[in-house]
Amino acid sequence: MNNDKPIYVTQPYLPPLEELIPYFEKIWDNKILTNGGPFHQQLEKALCEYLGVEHIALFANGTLALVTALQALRITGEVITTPYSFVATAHSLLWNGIKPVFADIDPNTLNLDPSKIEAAITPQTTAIMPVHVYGHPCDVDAIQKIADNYNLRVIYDAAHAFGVKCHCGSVLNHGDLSVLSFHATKVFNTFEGGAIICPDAKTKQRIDHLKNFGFVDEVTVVAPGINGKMSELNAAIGLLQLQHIDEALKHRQEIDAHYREALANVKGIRCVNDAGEQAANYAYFPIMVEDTYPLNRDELYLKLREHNIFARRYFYPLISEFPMYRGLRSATSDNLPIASKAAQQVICLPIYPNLSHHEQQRIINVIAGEK
Ligand code: T4K
Repeated sequence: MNNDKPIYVTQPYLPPLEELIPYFEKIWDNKILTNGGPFHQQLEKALCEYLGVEHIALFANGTLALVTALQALRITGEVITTPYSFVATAHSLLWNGIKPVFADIDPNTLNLDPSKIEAAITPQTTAIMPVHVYGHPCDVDAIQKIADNYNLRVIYDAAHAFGVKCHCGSVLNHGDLSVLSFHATKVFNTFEGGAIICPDAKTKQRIDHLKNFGFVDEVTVVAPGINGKMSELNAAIGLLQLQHIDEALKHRQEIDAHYREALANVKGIRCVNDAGEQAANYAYFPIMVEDTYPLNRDELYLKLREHNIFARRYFYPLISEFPMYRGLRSATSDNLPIASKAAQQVICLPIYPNLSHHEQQRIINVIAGEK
């Protein structure tokens, strides 16, 4: 029986509670709880500035934002996507009656491999849905080139990519739309929440209608919309979180750097690519347990659990292995050899702003075989 304090893969960042009270007082005062109230408007503006994007539409969570993004662009038919993600990516396609077509990933970035996208295109293909997995940017230029050549739309699942930069500014400005998650487990959280980033006011207006049942005014409904709105409580939390985000990211960066240094010489452990200081948000710390390590991935996962360390095997199983996807022609491991191998080797180690040096050392000691 191990009495060490449990360490989970993540722990949400929470600002000091007393700083939240004034926000709550305002809500209690003005009685506006939802439907695009003052905090909602303020958070949209503040996030546009912080992220360096033109337009943002807030949502109750990232999954509803994905479902709505596909509706906003009227996507139908087939969409090429990655099997190496959280299941919500592909579920958003099924919720829209769209057929997911899985293409393999790049062995280094673990993002959708542009060279595999082209071969998956059929006359029914209308869009590509890549994921900036772990917050590492996709090859956005190569993906856009394919989209332009074949007249396809690109919707990025950017659930992990809050604040991530690429060669030309925010990675969220690429593609037709990008979708963020502000779930409790994410770098920036509003407890539950999400958003769509879009390039123009007209698209933002359509998204705003879609997330509010399709209402334009009291008597006009223009689309079969859904209730995807973020509440004032969640928006208030977001406004406060934004004041602390740079500090939180700094702590994550320190933890990331320490893991890389400490694990560099552990034979058989490969830290997944360093996205580079400019780009990264240190959302996850994935390692690959390779054949030269004395334990296989599941043995190491269990050993960590024995030490009360609850790392996670994101993303195992692959989405393509779940029952509602398995029957698809693109879902076979023959079609997805790189993703299948990655799903067998990956473990995401705990990383979050309040992870202490001592706790991190406990994790490193187990992996380095010193415990
Ligand atoms: N696209 C991608 C690529 C995504 O990764 C996600 C979500 C989405 C779309 C959909 O976005 P949302 O609709 O969720 O906004 C978690 C999250 O629930 C999910 O948001 C996330 N991706 C996914 C990668 O991870 P679980 O089932 O692993 O979560 P859970 O509850 O096991 O939490 C993990 C650990 O975090 C716990 O062991 C303890 C800690 N934790 C968790 C929660 C919820 C806390 O300390 N406090 C908490 O409140 O899915």
